[in-house]
Amino acid sequence: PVDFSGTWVLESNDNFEDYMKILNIDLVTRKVAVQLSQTKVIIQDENKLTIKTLSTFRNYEISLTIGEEFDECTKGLDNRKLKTLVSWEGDTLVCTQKGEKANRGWKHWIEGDKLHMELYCEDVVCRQVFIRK
Ligand code: RET
Repeated sequence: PVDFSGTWVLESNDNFEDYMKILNIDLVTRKVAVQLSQTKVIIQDENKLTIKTLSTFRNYEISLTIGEEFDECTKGLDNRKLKTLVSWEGDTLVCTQKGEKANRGWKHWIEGDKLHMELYCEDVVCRQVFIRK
């Protein structure tokens, strides 16, 4: 499978504000977060994955096993409890986050030297592109 390991720096972030809004993230946090540069540090080892979202304001980290559902608490984001499952769909990593919000999840894939992410919740899609550092 594809190896997502590496350090990736945010290049574009479309609709992040609406994504945060649909998650009920408060105005002050949104105003700060939308301006931030984000760095993803991904460590992929066989079917284990650690994804760190780093910024000067706050960090968010998850570790998981691909194909195994786990309890995710989005601490520092919207602080919800989710049942999260990440699996492969071809070369794309697909995540479903079951919880209070419908149609919540994300997709990650690589095109050239760029990491593409779609974060979705209800009818909102945020598209992020990262460039390899
Ligand atoms: C930041 C800054 C503080 C406020 C918010 C943030 C949003 C982080 C998000 C992370 C998503 C991570 C994913 C990881 C899995 O691959 C930048 C930490 C709201 C939305 C999808």
